Amino acid sequence: MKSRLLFLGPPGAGKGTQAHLICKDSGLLHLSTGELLRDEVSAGTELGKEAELIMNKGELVSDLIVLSIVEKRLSKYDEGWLLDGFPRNLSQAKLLKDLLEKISQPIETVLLLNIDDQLLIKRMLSRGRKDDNEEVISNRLKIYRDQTSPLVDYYKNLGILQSVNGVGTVEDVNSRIKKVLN
Ligand code: B4P
Repeated sequence: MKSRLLFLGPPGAGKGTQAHLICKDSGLLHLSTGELLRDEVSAGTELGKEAELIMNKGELVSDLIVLSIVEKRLSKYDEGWLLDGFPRNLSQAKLLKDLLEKISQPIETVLLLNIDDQLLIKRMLSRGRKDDNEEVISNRLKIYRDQTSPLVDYYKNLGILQSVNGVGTVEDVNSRIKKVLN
């Protein structure tokens, strides 16, 4: 199986859910920037206090904060990883490219989870996280369209993008993903 992966898709598409399953089966390092930021918030660190205000509005935390979180973990790990929710804009994608060149670990596959807005909203409202209310969700979807979706073409042009239908049960989506990665 491919061992340097990136999961891309709109908020609520199931990136975290699927990344968790894939990493549990394969032993890859699961690196979710959303989770790592929420850990900083729960621990009450300075970084967490700064990030919480931004996340509660549905906006993106600064590129440098996110990069420093990722860099610390990736440079210590060379047995395969899955990046979930990072990068989220072109500037983060370029910072990541530089970092991966430095440690000679290029991405093998970018997996895009496709799903329509109505279902995303339904999933997020039933999850009920602090940043899952209608106003914040609509801002997160707008930010995805404006800032994150250009990454689809960016990775398509590099020839490493694969799309998977994210509609269906968790198990259905998981078996579609495994087919693509194996
Ligand atoms: P994330 O933690 O990345 O969360 P997400 O995109 O909202 O969700 P994900 O796609 O992982 O969906 P999930 O599996 O949970 O980001 C949160 C915030 O952190 C961002 O808004 C931003 O502020 C900040 N942030 C993170 N990374 C950043 C970065 N790189 N730069 C700047 N800021 C950053 O699934 C959603 C729900 O659907 C769950 O309840 C799940 O149980 C359910 N579900 C999943 N699959 C399903 C299925 N097949 N059927 C039914 N339900 C399903």
